[in-house]
Amino acid sequence: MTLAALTDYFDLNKLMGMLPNHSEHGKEIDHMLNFCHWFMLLLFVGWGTFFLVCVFRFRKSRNPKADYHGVRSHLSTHLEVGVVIIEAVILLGFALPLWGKRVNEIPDNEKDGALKVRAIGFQFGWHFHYAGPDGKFGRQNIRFITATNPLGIDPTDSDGGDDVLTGGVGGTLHLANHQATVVRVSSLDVIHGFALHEMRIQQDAIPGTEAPQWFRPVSNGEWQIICAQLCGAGHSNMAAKYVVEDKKDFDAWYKDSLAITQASLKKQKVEIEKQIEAEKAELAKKAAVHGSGHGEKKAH
Ligand SMILES: [Cu+2]
Repeated sequence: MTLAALTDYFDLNKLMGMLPNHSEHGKEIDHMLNFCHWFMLLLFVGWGTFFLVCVFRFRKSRNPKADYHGVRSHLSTHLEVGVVIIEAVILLGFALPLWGKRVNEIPDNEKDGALKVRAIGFQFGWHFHYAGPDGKFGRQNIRFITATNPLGIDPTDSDGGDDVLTGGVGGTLHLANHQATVVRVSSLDVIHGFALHEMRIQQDAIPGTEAPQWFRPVSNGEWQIICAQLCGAGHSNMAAKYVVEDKKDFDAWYKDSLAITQASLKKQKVEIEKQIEAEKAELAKKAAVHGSGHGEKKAH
C-alpha cells in the first residue's frame, strides 16, 4: 500500500467534518489538506511527547544542579531540519504548483467554452451577472443604477444584450455541471468572502477589484454560498444558494432569466430615451425664448 492510498484510507478531512468535494480540482486540494492534517497530528503528538519527556527527564529531583552544557545529542536539531524539509516539500511540491494552476490557467469563454459570471457582494447578499454566450459583460455606469439594475448595466450596450442579472438578497447562482466556470468576485460596499466549499474555492470580495476564481463542477446538487468574511450585523443572514444542474436545464433557466433581465433593461432604455427627448425639447424651448428675447433687444 502506498502512502497516498494509506492517507486516503485514513481520511482525516472527513473526520474533521470537511464538506464533501464536488469539483474537478478539489481532489488535489483535499489530498494536500489530508496530508497536512496527518503531518500536523504527527507534529502535535511528537512535540507533545518530546515536551513531556523533557519535563520528566530534567526534573529538579534528578538534576539538583544546573548543567551548563545542556543537551549533547543532535537529535532535536535533526528532527527540526526534517520538519523544515517536509514543510518545504509540501509548499514547493504541492501547494505552489496547485495554486499556480488555479491562478495562471483561467479558462477562456471562446477556447474552453467557460461560463463567465460575476459575483458581487453587498450588505447582505450577492448579485450575479452572467456574461452570456458572447463572454462579454455589458458596460456599467453608476448613472444606470436602479432598484432593478443594481449593478448599473448600460441598457444601450450591445455586449449586455445576452447578459443575465440575478441574485439579490437570498439569491441563487445557477451553474452547469461539467462546464468550466469562472467567477469574478467583487463587492459593492465592504469586504465579503465568496466561498463555495463543495467546489473548493474561496475568494475575498474586495471593493474596486475583480478577482477571478475558476472550477469545474462534477456533480449536480444544491449547496450554500458562504460569506467568508465577517462583513457586518447581517453577516450570518447573508445566505445564498448555488445550484449545479445539467447543461440543458441550465440553458432552459438561462433562456427564461435572459427574457426577464432584457425586458427590464429595455424598459430602462425606453425611459432613458424619453428623458433625453424631454431634455432636448426643454433645451430647444429655452433656446427659442432666449433667441426671441435677443431678437427684441436687437430691434430696440
Ligand atoms: Cu458578507
